[in-house]
Amino acid sequence: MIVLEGVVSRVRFFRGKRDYVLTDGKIEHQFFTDEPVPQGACVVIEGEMAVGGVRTAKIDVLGGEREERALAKVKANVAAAANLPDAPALLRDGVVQSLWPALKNGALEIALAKKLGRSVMLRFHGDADGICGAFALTSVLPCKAFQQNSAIYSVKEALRDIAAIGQESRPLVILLDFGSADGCAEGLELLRAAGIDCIVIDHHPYSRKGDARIINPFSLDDNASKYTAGYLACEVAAACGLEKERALALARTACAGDKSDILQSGPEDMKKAMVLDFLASHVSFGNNLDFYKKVMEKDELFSSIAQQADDSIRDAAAKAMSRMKKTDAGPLSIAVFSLEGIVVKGEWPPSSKITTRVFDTLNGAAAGGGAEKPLFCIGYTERSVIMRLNGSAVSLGLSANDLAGRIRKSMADFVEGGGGHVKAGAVRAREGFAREVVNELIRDASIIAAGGSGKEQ
Ligand SMILES: [Mn+2]
Repeated sequence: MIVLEGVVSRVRFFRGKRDYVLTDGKIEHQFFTDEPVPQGACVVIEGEMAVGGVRTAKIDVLGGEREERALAKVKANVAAAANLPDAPALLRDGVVQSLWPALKNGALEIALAKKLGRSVMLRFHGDADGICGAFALTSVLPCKAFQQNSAIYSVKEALRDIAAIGQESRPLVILLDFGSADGCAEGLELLRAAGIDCIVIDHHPYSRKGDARIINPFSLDDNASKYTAGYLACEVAAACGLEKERALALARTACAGDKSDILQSGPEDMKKAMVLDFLASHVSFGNNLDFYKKVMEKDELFSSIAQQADDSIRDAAAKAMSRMKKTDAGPLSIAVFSLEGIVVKGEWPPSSKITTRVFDTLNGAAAGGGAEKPLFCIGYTERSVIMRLNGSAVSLGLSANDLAGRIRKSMADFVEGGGGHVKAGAVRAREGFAREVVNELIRDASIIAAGGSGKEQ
């Protein structure tokens, strides 16, 4: 007589009969029974060893506290067997070290999900950062992966996911590069109510910092968006066994896509990120990863798409420059251009990439003659205002993030939000007010550049 406790991690049909795999997190046993048992069930079986597995005489499906206790044991066994590393593989600065317990726990959840054969749905944001993170996670955990273009996980999307995997084995939803914003709270709550577990890997600002399901560096540092979701996912995947080189390559592309410098991404990473962003802006919602994989693996296709993506940025930048207005404020040169009619929301090329290209062109020309001249570039559409600053402009005391912060305060009724880093940032204006925001930015930047009171208001 043998007694075993664990989770049914696999059900197979063989010659008209079912056979099952039971795992306690450490050891797996095959067993047979005539009773139908769902995958994911937590059970105690009694039976005799026979050829090919345990012939079950009695089977108990556990619930309530007994199930919780049994699951805790399985989890502890998986944790011991998974042999997760004690430190992050790709980067070990203070923020990552502080985030490590959360990352490691995410890795453990993934190891556990794999061991238990959980049904996993991965929703990744449709940009290079989200796609690279999804490449990393899907290489250590089998799951259904779908692209998400909206930044908000809505009630509608939660209901759709509940319908899709709610009835499957111990369902788990992973949201990557979105999902922690306050607007997602209702959607996540619905998942919870439907008994679906959830892991969020994100790097956008959020306020529900006690939520253990969310892995987000903003819980530690208000300026942590450079630890991109794709990078974090690569760190989790590396902890789960993804080769370090592969994880690092994906993380570099992810960071290049989100303009993060934490991993010193090079020109090749930028090019890959551009291709992924270009592809993502051309495919509609619900795309899975296969399409991206194919392009990345075929050199010729990749190169020709890279060329196309780059050409369209160049053309758009040339158009923007033809209508650019330049003003000088003391040592600072301010270049302003409207992107209306050049940018179509959600399509390629995005306003950020065009503004960056104009900025690089002007900055390259300025630097060609010797010392870099302080430059502030502003590109705007009806609702968004994009800022780029060079190093010499920063030396004058300018910061895109600070400028956005000033606008948020001084024009609270005209803007919906804004922020960024020292050299790059954006402000989201209410419909029709972008031009006012631009004028205010020019005024603020001029005062700061002239050595006037930058800070106090
Ligand atoms: Mn991102």
